[in-house]
Amino acid sequence: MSIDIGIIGLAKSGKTTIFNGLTKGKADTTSAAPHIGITKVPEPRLEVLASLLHPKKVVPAEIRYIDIAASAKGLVRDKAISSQSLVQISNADSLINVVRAFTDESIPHIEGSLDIDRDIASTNLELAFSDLAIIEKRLERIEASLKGAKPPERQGLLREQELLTKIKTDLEKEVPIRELELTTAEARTTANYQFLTAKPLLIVVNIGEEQLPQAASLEAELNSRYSHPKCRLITLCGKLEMELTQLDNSAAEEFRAEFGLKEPGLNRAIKLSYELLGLISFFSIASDEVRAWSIQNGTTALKAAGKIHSDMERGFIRAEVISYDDLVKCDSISEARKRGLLRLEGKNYIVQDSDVITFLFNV
Ligand SMILES: Nc1nc2c(ncn2[C@@H]2O[C@H](COP(=O)(O)OP(=O)(O)O)[C@@H](O)[C@H]2O)c(=O)[nH]1
Ligand SMILES: [Mg+2]
Repeated sequence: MSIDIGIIGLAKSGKTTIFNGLTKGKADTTSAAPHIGITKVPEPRLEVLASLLHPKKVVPAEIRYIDIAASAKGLVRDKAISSQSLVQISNADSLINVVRAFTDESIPHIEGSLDIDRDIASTNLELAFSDLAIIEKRLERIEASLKGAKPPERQGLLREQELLTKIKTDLEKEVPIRELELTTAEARTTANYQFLTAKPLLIVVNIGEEQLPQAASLEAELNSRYSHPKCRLITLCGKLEMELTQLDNSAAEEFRAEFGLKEPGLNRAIKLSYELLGLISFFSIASDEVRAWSIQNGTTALKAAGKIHSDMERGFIRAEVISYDDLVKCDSISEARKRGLLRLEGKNYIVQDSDVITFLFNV
């Protein structure tokens, strides 16, 4: 199970270019068809573990990026999110909105001019419209159901009606669902609808190469306005990132240094997406395989086991846990065992970032 991230934005903003940069892909930027690509999550700790434990297989966590096709008219002017694309982004865990900042006279901006704020606002509006349409339809249904509803059912319907009405008011004031403080029960209700404005949002401002010297200051200025709960913004030069993925690592690094870029844009985007989603990594070691997993911060050992296999959750006995740092200090599992650094934890243990875990189970 990978994390799914949907890439949205106006036509010609550089979605497919950024998609290629993120997935080291070679998808055709001239085609409007949706592209799906898998990225291995860069994880230096996994490499260290592999060098200590010499497993036969090393398996990184994965992110699935979905580059959604949008018509050339853009998202706002018509119903450019086709119903098929809508299903794809509704299923995504998180969204990336690509906003054009590069200038190129041979590629006219679909709105006729460059305006980062306008483009961010118009995509946000489109997402809010989609959510409002779902809410309005559901409110009509609730109204109808209330007529013949018996008391227990009635209570549930009234509670949902109240929640959706409140969310609707907020959306109309341009407050996305991701910024609302919902109770666990409310969050569970809204999760069923897969609302688009509830998803964490990373805004990627796609700059041109000549803007690289100003990238950091532009990013800081924009973030001061667009940084909200579950929303961040980065500047990235999509074209350069895409070109660099086609080079071997050392050549790419040399170019990066020349442009004053510390790390691949891909890594920055992934780190931010993880932060926005509240994800942490743990590592499983079993049957000659070391593997990285991404879970929500706060996940129990039982649920973490279930992420690996449903049998592991069903037949969960214990988790044998050591922190990555302790394991690296000991150099081997047997030495860690000798020093008493392996802990046995039960099903309610909250898995910590960097935990190295062997699950004991019985089915
Ligand atoms: N000059 C320049 N062109 C870019 C940049 N990013 C994308 N493009 C070009 O803009 C066009 C549209 O990009 P594409 O990724 O297909 O956009 P999409 O329609 O959002 O998928 C393509 O011709 C890209 O090569 C950039 O940073 N600089
Ligand atoms: Mg495209």
